[in-house]
Amino acid sequence: LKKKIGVLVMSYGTPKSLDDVEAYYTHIRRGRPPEPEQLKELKDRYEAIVGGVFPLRENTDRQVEHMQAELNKFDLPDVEFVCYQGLKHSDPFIEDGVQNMAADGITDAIGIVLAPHYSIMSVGSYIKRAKATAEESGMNIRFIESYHLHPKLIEAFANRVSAKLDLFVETGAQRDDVKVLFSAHSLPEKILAMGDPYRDQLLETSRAVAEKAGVTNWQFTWQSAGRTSEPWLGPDVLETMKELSEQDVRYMLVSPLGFVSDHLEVLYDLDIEAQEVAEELDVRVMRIDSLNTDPLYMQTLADCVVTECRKGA
Ligand code: FEC
Repeated sequence: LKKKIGVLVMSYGTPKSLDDVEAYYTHIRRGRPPEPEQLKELKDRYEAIVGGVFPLRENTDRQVEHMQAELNKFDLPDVEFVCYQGLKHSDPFIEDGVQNMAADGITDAIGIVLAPHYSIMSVGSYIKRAKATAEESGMNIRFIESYHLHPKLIEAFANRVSAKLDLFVETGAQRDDVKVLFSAHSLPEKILAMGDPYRDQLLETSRAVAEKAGVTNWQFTWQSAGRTSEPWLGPDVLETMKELSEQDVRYMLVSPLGFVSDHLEVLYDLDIEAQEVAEELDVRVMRIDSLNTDPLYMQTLADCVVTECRKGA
């Protein structure tokens, strides 16, 4: 009989409907309900995105399904992997995921987050919550903290960068004239003083993807900073676009590396907000396709889990 190992696949989570946005936003704000204007502004952003109002839910469901299929391919002699979802800000929450594993009699588990880079404020907080619930249920759980240099992840991003550079070339630009802007979700600046690896890991991924795609004309920039009074890491992508346009850069390829799925921060912040700025600046901006269920990404996740499992064997 094979031993069942639970795989807790953690992701950000998204509201279930427009009526659920307030509860979701309150959860993100650690229990403080948003002001009515803040709530309206967030609902307006969800209403503005195309391709389904809350695409992250379906994307996460599909990623977990495909990851399960990828794990099944390993067919290890003594182990069967069973994936469970645990979301940071929505149902099923991280705690639910761990409790569901425990209810199914799982005693050993591995946790992984659908975000490749570690920060104490992002992946660190997913792990903290999962660990606390696992301890309560006496479950043994280990975690993959980051996988930002996994060769298949780098290849998946590099393929996407190359595909869009080809599209620029087809429409008349020279490949080297396109500035590749690698981006990721900003975090409060205080993480640097805390010695957080987030920024360095993102720069490492950027360098590796640029090298793999044969890109030399690139820079890193932040996006989607929170609307709070404390300073957030910058420059923001919109600022970077303005600066570049002043230096006569006409073509830019935004390449988010910290996100693995189509959701609000990609479909609104980049596809709507950044495109509006591009129009004002009269520059051409494209975005790489999100990974979603790219087989190379699914293989990255499965490989990390199997490697972690073998380490513990
Ligand atoms: O499509 C969707 O429904 C969800 C899109 C979404 C993703 C996402 C990923 C990350 N966030 C990270 C950090 C922060 C910090 C705050 C914060 C706030 C928000 C708000 C919305 C939101 N985030 Fe998010 N984030 C997404 C959505 N995020 C909506 C609230 C309104 C706003 O600020 O726009 C500030 C919280 C606070 O007040 O303390 C910090 C990081 C990631 C990438 C890693 C990950 O996926 O975990 C880091 C997707």
